[in-house]
Amino acid sequence: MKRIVPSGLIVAIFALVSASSFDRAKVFRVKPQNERQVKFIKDLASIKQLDFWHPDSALHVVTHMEVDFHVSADQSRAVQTFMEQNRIQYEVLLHNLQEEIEKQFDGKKNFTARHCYTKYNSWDTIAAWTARIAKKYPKLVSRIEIGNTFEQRPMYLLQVGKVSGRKKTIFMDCGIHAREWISPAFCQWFVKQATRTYGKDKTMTYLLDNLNFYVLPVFNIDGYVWSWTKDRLWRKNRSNNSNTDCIGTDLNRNFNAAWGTVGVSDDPCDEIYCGTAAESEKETKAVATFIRENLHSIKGYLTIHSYSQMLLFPYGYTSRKAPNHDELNKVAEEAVEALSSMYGTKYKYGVSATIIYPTSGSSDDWAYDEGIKYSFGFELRDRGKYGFLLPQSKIKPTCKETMLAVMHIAKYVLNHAS
Ligand code: DDK
Ligand code: ZN
Repeated sequence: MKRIVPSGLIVAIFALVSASSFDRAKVFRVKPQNERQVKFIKDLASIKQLDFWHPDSALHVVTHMEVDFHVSADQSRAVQTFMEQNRIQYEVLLHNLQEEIEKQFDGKKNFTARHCYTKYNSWDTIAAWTARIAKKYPKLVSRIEIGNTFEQRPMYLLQVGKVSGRKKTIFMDCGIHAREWISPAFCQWFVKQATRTYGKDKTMTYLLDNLNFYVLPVFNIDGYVWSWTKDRLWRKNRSNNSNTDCIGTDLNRNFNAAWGTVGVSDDPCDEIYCGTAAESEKETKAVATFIRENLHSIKGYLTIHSYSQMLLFPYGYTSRKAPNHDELNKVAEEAVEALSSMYGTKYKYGVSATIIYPTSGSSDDWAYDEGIKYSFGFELRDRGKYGFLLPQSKIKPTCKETMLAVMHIAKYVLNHAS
């Protein structure tokens, strides 16, 4: 009897075989104790292909910072020897990246198109889910197409909230960076919680009766698809760059906020390449245009990343304090308190330029300067044990605790934003 191989499985097997393998590639953690060691890491990065996980590039390595970087199998031995010869203390966070990539699915990669909130879903599954949830909850959810990606994929935005009159809104985006899979998982979880607890949970009902949320489940769709099919550790979008084979722009360096100044690279081959101009990328342009057209109602902006467990607020591109710095600091403090009340997860909070590293062209600074006075960036779990490869078993606890912080900020925006 001829056995029918489900098409999804063929796609999945093809993705598996054609995806670049990270077999025996490693992730190291070093904590430079002095300038000599900082210089060593920067020199190492200039001679060896180091994929920085945290911070985002050699540029931002400073003393006493936990620095995580991925090294391919053929380079890891040499890198280890170099560090030993230079008495650089290091820890191997992940011994075999390919194994961790597969383990991330706890052995249950969701090849089927069935959407699941406690699994990582492919873009096709997420796209179908956006249509289904809007159809299932027409009074609470509507789907808007705000533009297309470089590879012509439609960018779906979900408007969540009881439909009525002029309401304040909060814009929340996930998946600006392709490899940060826990981020899109959170946006989906948020919409699930909103639709399932409306009318049951007092806070959620109060929020959705008085606020709307614009939720962008996956901002950088092309990059996300590439991280599922070709390169699990892809970060940027997938646009072509002239005069080079290097692909992609870092969408969180492409916004019009002191664009092209601090914390970026003008080399298209770098992970923090800022593009040819502010909003040069279709994805950035689509989001910026939508927010500009709805500035009258958008009072809060949330952007979700991973990893390192931080809650950040402006500015990243200057050490100048934001006019309502003290208020942002108080809200952030209360939000991380709410978050850690569930499992005790520790979060740092503060000005992004100091808490994480200086950046320009980032979405949260841009939104703030557009007049959205409550603009925050989340770096979700974890702090490097798995990094971008957070296992599916961590989706539920990560999303549940993050809901508490987001709900706290939303309540504050509703009660204080003018
Ligand atoms: O884009 C980055 O490198 C991280 C997320 Se992975 C955020 C940096 C801070 C942006 C604050 N303006
Ligand atoms: Zn990110």
